[in-house]
Amino acid sequence: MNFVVLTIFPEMFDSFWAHGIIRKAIDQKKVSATAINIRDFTADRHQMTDDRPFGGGNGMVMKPEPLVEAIGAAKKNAGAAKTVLLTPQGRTLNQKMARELASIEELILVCGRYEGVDERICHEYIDYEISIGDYVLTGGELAAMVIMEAVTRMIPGALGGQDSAEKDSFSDGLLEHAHYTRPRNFEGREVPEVLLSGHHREIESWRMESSVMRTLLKRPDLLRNKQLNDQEVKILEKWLSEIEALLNLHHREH
Ligand code: 4FV
Repeated sequence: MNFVVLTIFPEMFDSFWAHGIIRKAIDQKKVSATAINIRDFTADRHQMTDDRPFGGGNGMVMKPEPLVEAIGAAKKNAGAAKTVLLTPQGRTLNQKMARELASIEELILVCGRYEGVDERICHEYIDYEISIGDYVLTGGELAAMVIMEAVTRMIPGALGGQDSAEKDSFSDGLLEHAHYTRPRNFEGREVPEVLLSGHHREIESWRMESSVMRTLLKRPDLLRNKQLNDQEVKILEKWLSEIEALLNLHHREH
């Protein structure tokens, strides 16, 4: 995977690429990443990348010409490159989309600033419009970092041996189970006994139940949008009968 970021603040990515999963993936040559300064593709001596909006109004708009030049330069020595505009107008990033993007050879990430980019960029030069969430940032750079992090984790082997993205939240459409580490007793609260038992099958079913129930309580929408497997159905039926028993007891006593 080759990431090319188009931005007027390339220095923002220096420390991002120097740490964590991205750094490891770059060192392992699983990922390469470069930042191109859109200003280097301006024609005027003030290197203007923005201008006043037609029709008036406050704020500025990113000029089309420098962006098109920069996209051209990014595509020059690239194989199959896809361009991504980071914008609140885009489809919201999720794990499935991150997995799809990870199969693309080169991603050119266009970081807007100001009120956004000239609309005529979108039709001709942008393959995907992606949003990281329904809120407005002052620039697309942070969103580009989020995408690079989420996509890199999906590149086979990028996460290293033991931990695989397959066990991630959302990988099976569920939230992850609860995690615990030492000390066994923290502020008077113990770790669930089963996790200390060494019984791997019991631990696995405890974790599956933890995953299903946390998803039901915190993100029921995820359960509604997924094909439940037999184990998940059994867990939900068990809890349903628990709840029914409780309600019957309550109704008998009241
Ligand atoms: C954004 C988002 C975002 C909008 C105007 C950059 C800013 C400025 N990008 N997900 N939410 N972008 O707010 O991706 O150009």
